[in-house]
Amino acid sequence: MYEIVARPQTRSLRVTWALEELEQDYDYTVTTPHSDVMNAANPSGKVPALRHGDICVQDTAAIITYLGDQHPEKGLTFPSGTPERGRMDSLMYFAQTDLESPLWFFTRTAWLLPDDKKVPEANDLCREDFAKAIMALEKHLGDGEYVMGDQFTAPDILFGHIYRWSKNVQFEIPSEKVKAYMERCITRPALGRALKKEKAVAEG
Ligand SMILES: N[C@@H](CCC(=O)N[C@@H](CS)C(=O)NCC(=O)O)C(=O)O
Repeated sequence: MYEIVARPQTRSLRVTWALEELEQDYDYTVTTPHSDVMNAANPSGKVPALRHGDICVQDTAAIITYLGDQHPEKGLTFPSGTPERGRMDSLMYFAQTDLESPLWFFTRTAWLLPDDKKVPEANDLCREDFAKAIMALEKHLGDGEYVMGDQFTAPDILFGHIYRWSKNVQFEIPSEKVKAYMERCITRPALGRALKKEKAVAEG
C-alpha cells in the first residue's frame, strides 16, 4: 500500500493525481512541513513524500516517476533507457527547474515571506523567466495532444499542476497553444478525484 506523507493541498496534489491516474489505493498521513513525522520522511522536512514498503521517495518529480514505473501497464512513464524515457526525464527536470523555479521564487518573495524578506525588484524577472520557459514548452509540445504525444504521461501532471499554481499568482501563459494543452491536463477526471481526496483529508 502506498502512503502519502504531506500537508494536503500543496505539491502533494501531484502525487494524489498520479495515484488516481494509476487507479491505486493509498493511505494519507496528514502532517506539516518540518514536523517530526515529515522530517522522518524527508530530510529537508518538505512535503510531500511517499512511503512504499521500506522505501521513502521524496520530491514530486521522482515520486511520480517512481509510481509510474511501478505500474508500467498504465503508460504513465516509459521504460528506462528508451528514447521516450530520455525525453520524458528531460521534461520532468525542465518543469521543475526552468518553469517552476521562477514561480516558486515569486510565490515566496512576493507573497509568503514577511515584508522585510520580500524582494519586489525580482517580480518582473520571475515573470519573464516563467514566460520564456512557457515558450520553450510550446516547442516541446509541437502539435501533440499532451507533451509526450497522444498519451497523458508523468510530465503532464507537473505542467498541469504548475498551470493551476500560475493562475493563483496571476502569471500569464503567453501561448494559446500551451494554455489549451494545460487546460486539457487539468480537466482530467483523475485530477478531479485527487482534488476531492485532498479536500477531504485536509478537513479531517
Ligand atoms: N521539489 C520539492 C519541493 C517541495 C516543497 O517545497 N514543498 C513545500 C510545500 S508545496 C514545502 O514543504 N515548503 C516548506 C519549506 O519550504 O520549508 C517537490 O517537488 O517535492
